[in-house]
Amino acid sequence: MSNTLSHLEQIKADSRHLRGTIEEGLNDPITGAISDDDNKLLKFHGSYQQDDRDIRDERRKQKLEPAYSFMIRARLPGGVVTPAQWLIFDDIASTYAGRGLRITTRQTFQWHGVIKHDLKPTMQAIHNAMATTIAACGDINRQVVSSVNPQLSSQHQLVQEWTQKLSDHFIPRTRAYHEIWLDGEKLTDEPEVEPIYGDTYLPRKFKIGIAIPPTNDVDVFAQDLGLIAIIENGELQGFNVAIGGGMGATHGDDTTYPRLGSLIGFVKPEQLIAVAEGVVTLQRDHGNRKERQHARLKYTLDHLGLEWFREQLEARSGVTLQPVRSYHFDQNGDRYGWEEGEDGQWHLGLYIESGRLWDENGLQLQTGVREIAKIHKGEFRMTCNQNLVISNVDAADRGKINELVAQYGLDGYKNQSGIRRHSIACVALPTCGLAMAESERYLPELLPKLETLLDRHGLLNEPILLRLSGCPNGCSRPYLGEIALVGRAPGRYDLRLGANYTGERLNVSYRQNVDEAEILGTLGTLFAAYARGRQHDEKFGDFLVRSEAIPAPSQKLIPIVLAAVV
Ligand code: SRM
Ligand code: SF4
Repeated sequence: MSNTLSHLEQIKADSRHLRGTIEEGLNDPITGAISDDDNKLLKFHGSYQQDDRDIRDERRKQKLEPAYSFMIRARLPGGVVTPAQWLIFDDIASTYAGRGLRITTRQTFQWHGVIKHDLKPTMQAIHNAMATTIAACGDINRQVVSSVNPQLSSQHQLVQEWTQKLSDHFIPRTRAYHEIWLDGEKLTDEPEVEPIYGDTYLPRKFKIGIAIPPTNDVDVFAQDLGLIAIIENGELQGFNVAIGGGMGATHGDDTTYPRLGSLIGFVKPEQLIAVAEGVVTLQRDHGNRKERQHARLKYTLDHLGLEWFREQLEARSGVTLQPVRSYHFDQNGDRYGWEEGEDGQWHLGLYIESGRLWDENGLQLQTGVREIAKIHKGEFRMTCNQNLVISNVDAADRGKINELVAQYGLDGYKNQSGIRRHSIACVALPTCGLAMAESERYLPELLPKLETLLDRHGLLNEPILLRLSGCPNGCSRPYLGEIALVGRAPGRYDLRLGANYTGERLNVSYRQNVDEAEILGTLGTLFAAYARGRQHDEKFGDFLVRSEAIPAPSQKLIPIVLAAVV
């Protein structure tokens, strides 16, 4: 292991709490880019510099600099957006961005293709919508996600409050964001303090998610800090705490791996912030700051030991963790169509392919939701499966919303196949600098081919979790797909199989570096076996494991439970 701090640690330390020379870079008219070091700091402000990879080679040949632009990500705890905010976000997409609005796998928005000159006005427009982008990316606690199960309205409200509290608690205190983007007064000689993060923030990104059983739509075991809300008779009792989940891996490097969070205990609501802060600060102090590929909490735990970590956590937070409370998940997908909440309000779940709301290929999805936002009185909720819920609709307003949903082709969920309704694809090309293969742009090509195969075996309506990622970083949480494709090279993927339907078992690598013909051939054979041999209501992933069609999953593929379940 190297003994020196990674270059990024030095950049953070020297940045004067995330200022660097971002402002100077924005004002440099010679280039559409900012410096590499500032780009690393920019992430903490919720933006990434990218370039259009479709035209990268062409521009190189023409001796032009790459077609630089910026991706901007909002911080919207729990994915809640009011109609007024939606209209502003939509306007930003039309005025400054290139590919509409993109709902992410952490229930927020990304805008792609914002040029340097427009970065500041875009950030200001987001601020005017009473939202922010701070800490949406970077080595810091990110967007806090939570379950969207509108049937349970009161539980939702309770959990949303904790989602917001956690998000607020871990927001950085630096005034750099105000100074750079909002023309805030410049820091004078007064020392600035980051009480939780210190000067170098965290060793790596950190993610928190809250699931409300029986829905695991946030993939709670993929979070650094996953919380399972325990609600009895409408009262929030507290949270089961799972730590050390994470998806990212590197092809060919066994020292990197996806890991499910380990359940270490239960805490009461009033203990949550202390425990969460304990986990974050232990990771701050003990995470690997020398090798970024081993810097996530999952590696800290595997290196220092789960028992050790729990002891330290109890000492630091002053909270004795109780035994894990029993819970049950029945799915990690979304519910579609109208559902009535306990309070008589209605909620409409819509499937949005790869979360992209954009008027293209004859579709008018962006316009459709804009028209809904103009008349909607409740709010919108985005889901971690990249879908959208039109939430809190009065019974009397359902008709108008139905008309708009039908008029703008947002009603696909009514007759879509099971696999389509359970599909997620990460962004990948052309914007993602790390993509090795297509993902979002491949999904519409792949789905009809899979549907033909499934139909042949009478499986068209089977809900099967399909996850596509353009590289092993795993932004679509592919290691939790019953079927997953993980990009290796253009047109080539690793085929992974056998996660379960509730997000509680990782899949295994079944074929490596295969093309579409081999993927379809392999899946065709397995679908046929599934149709013949499945037991009543048995899910595809479970069938593959039980029938030993894939290698038996090891203990490493399910969550470790450190404390007894009661
Ligand atoms: Fe991600 C990096 C997109 C959710 C694991 N992710 C990236 C970048 C920023 C590429 C980069 O570093 O240059 C991608 C930008 C692409 C683009 O053009 O927009 C990117 N990640 C996304 C989004 C937009 C995928 C999507 O299709 O929705 C998701 C935005 C979430 C958000 O709103 O905050 C997104 N990324 C995830 C998730 C899923 C989750 O958090 O539930 C994961 C797996 C969980 C995890 O973190 O372990 C994930 N992204 C990564 C990693 C691997 C981290 C690791 O521990 O190894 C990277 C690469 C990195 O950090 O070095 C990455
Ligand atoms: Fe990019 Fe890889 Fe994430 Fe897909 S999984 S968005 S290709 S980093």
